[in-house]
Amino acid sequence: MKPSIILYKALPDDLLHRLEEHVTVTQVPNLRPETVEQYAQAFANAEGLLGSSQTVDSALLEKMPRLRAASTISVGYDNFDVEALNARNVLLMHTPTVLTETVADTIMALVLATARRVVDVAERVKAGQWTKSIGPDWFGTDVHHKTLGIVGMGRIGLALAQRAHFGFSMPVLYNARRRHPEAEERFNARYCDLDTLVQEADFVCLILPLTDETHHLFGAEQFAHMKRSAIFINAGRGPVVDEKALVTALQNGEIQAAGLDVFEQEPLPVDSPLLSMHNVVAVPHIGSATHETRYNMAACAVDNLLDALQGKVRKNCVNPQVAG
Ligand code: 8YV
Repeated sequence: MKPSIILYKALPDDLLHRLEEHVTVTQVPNLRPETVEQYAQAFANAEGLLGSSQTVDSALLEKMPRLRAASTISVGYDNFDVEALNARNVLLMHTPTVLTETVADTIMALVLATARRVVDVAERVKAGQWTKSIGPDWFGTDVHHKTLGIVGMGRIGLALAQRAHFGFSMPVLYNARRRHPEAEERFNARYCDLDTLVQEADFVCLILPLTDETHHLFGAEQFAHMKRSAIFINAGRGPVVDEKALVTALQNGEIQAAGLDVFEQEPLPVDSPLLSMHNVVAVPHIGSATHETRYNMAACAVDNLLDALQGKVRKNCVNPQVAG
């Protein structure tokens, strides 16, 4: 008999068919308690779980006593209780490689949009305010040859460093848990402590996962140490930044602008003070959101789940020790 799985995110038809060749799929709209109650039998039978952007905690795992593998359509897995998964010998699979270049493109887009004020001036044009040749109050600042600081030198950091170094002749600083020889050799990236990075960089780009260590890593102190001309970019996870402190820093002119793909609360509440600031480019967590990459992530997550259920895990596993 085929194993049963719960699917909590829509898949393209061809991927759903690929999945259904090997497993029996119950599609649910979300993982909220009322949904779990409604589909109680399917959750009780499920050996696999596939989806993204929902909380998977020990209360949910209790409803899935037969679960052997969870596969997230994302690289980040902060919404999973990994300890609880480990305690139940449940494999956790993710999609760490397929989205790297796309997210690096998104970050570069935020760098360019904030520095050159693309959104701000485009809105003025739409509002009919482009009535004569523009003056300095419409100007932006240069990106090329400015110093880019990368906090979190993983795959995406490396792809960003490549773009900055070769595409924009930018000196690259970085801070990470460990040195990254490839970034240093290929892109001339200079390792430095966090304080040096925030003081010297013209663009401070955060690409960190959310963990106990990174929660509110950036707050009032870091913003106060940045150049007043600095531009802050967050494309990792919202809660890595104390958003209130960011708002204050922007309001006080401690930094020049911010480009944000992630927020403490998503979707960003419509009354967020960030939304009324002309020097903030806020986008709705689009890091990996291209047709090609979202398809590739979903395909990778399907393969990951099938591999895990078939005992063939070779890559993309967060907790391979569980396989024994
Ligand atoms: C997705 C992401 O937005 O992969 C991640 O960790 O943050 C994004 O690529 C998200 O998880 C939805 O699939």
